[in-house]
Amino acid sequence: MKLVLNGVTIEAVQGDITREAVDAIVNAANSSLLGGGGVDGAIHRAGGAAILEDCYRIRDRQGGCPTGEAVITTAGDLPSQHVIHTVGPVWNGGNQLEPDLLRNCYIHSLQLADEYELNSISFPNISTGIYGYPKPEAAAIAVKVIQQYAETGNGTVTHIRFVCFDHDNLALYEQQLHSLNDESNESK
Ligand code: AR6
Repeated sequence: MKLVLNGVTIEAVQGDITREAVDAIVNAANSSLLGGGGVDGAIHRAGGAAILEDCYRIRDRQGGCPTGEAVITTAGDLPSQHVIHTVGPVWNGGNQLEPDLLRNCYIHSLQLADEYELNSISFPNISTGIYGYPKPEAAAIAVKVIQQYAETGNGTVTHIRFVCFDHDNLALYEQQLHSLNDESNESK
């Protein structure tokens, strides 16, 4: 599923984010920035030591990365140019600011992309694996932030891909993008 909103192409695909040839892929990291399982493990494995070296430099400079914030590194051996590492919230029932923190992950990743004047970015489904965020709520938050980014029209990113690893997430993102498409057609 693919749609164009105010000149920004937004699409949902199923796949492995380490294979994305875009300006930046986003990593669902943890605050230590030292790697882990899930997509974080896959990115560090496929990208090689250069990514971890950059992460150590960031740690020396600012400590780790707080939840909801984002930092940028080289992509090492990956086909993308950069990796934006963001730290999603651990799902703890939903009353511990999880929605705000997850929203911030997408907002701050896009802010970094703008700062670096990037045109294309691929997101994984942040927090919906090991961190246990319910997938439907997470998909709704992600698509809402991207809608607002596109509608505001001040950013450098013109191509946004949601790279879903599992079929459940792909179906949820397709549903969200269909609704967004209908909404934007109705307002034309
Ligand atoms: N490409 C795209 N998506 C992937 C890939 C891949 N190669 N591998 C997994 N996913 P998770 P979290 C999906 O657990 O929930 C790490 O240990 C996965 O199916 O990677 O934010 C970090 O170091 C799920 O939909 O991240 C943290 O400690 C989504 O990516 C912690 O896990 C996110 O799942 C972060 O947990």
